[in-house]
Amino acid sequence: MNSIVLTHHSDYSLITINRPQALNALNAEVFSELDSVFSGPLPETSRLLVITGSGEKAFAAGADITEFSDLSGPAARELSRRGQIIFDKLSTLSIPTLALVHGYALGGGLELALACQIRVVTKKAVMGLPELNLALIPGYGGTQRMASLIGKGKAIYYTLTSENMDAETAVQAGLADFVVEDQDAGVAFIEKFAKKLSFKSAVSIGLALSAIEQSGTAGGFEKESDNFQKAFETEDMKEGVGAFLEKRKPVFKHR
Ligand code: DAK
Repeated sequence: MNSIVLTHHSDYSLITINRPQALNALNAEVFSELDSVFSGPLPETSRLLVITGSGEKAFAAGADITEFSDLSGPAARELSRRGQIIFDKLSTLSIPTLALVHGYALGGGLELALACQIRVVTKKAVMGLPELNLALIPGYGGTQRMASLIGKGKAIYYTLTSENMDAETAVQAGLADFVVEDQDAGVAFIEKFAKKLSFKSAVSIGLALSAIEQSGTAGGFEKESDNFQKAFETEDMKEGVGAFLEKRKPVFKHR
């Protein structure tokens, strides 16, 4: 890997986009390296996948603008679909995904953060979709995910004006979930969260996630019942209930 760095910690894995000289702009290499991480297995001990950007200034300041000026329309469409498919893989992993956003998360960079299930932002975060400044529109899921997170009206306002949100506004609008003081506090948040996940059954985590992922869709309630049945049939469920009745801590085998 050249443009991202993948590290494994005791309860989580961390992807750091590593192009600080270009404010971590997402070029073709970043996309293909992200794709290979999202497609391959992570260590069994990783209960959370975190994405962040290197340096002090940015999570990612957008798609790499230097790469797309010569593209034809059909080639641009193809690239948009490829990006969407890669980000969809991220949003449907069987472990939770979290974007730790400090500094700029703009355009494609924000779309990457939106494809994560949780966004933790530092007080210096700046988030926005500036594509219309380039007479473009968001092409990696931004028109869809932004609206489902903050509602159509606000999504239209922020997309059409290209106005950025600061951390506080983002949390109020529902674009971000938690604000932390700085990157160190973000890492502390992540470590605590991942530790809590490490005490749960990985199977029930995956089943809860895939049901929540369908919230608001026609099949959401049915998915919940399907996954409830699957959870009910696991060894871990027997262990969880048995441990409660025997007044001891459960030991899950993740099956
Ligand atoms: N791409 C490439 N390089 C970038 C970049 C980007 N998105 N953002 C920043 N950089 C580079 C700068 O060019 C500069 O490089 P050097 O001049 O030093 O070589 C370096 O990073 C530092 O940036 P600045 O000097 O500009 O830093 P400042 O602190 O002064 O300003 C800024 C920070 C974030 C306000 C500014 O860098 C900025 O406005 N950046 C661009 C933000 C932006 O418009 N991002 C793109 C949004 S549009 C597509 C699908 C999707 C998309 C496009 C095509 N297809 C399927 C074909 C999506 C597009 C977007 O994301």
